[in-house]
Amino acid sequence: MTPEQKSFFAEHGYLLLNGSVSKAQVKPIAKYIADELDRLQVRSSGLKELPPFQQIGKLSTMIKRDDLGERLINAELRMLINTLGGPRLSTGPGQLLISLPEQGTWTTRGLNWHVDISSPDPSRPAGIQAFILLDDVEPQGGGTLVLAGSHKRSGSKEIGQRIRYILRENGDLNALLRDFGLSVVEMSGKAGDVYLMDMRLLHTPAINARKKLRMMATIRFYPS
Ligand SMILES: O=C(O)CCC(=O)C(=O)O
Repeated sequence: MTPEQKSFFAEHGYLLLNGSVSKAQVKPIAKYIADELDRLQVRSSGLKELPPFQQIGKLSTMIKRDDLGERLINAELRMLINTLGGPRLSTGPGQLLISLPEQGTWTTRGLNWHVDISSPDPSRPAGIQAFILLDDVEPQGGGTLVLAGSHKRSGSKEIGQRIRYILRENGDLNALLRDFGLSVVEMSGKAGDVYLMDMRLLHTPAINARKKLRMMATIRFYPS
């Protein structure tokens, strides 16, 4: 890991690692998902009638694998995760993140912004979450959105609440970004790309406006 990558992660709370996982590692899992969707006849089931984020939740309970960590986190990637999060991170269970195609118009409004865990010590990462692209994810293709820089605000309850209020109530997003020096980053890219995220960062599932399935996997690493 370069000093630039380390300071980028500290500043923005996320880091993109292009092609960190090989195609040979991601392809069989993408195929497994496509086969499972066919086997479960998901495309012709009533799932499409559910709101987009309920579809993602439902699909991750229907299509599971318990070997995502060992299949996707190679030694080099694990070393990078340890460098950012500390040497004694324990690996949580992995989860598949699947979005059906053409869920509607892509937007940054009315989404489900959240942090997964609150940090007992706001000056240190509460854990690192890895998001692995199992197939190419186009812009507006359902890639997770992060509010880059928001981890630095998690220490202030008041600011955190204001940010969440604006996101939830469809306030002036551009003013929010400008006033707090934040930016919305979309996890799009190529199969095998990996985004590492400080788990204090606000993030949300997004709408997949494209014709292609969104296939990602996520694995969390917690300080022990
Ligand atoms: O992209 C998604 O489906 C949302 C991921 C997410 O919010 C999470 O893993 O905590």
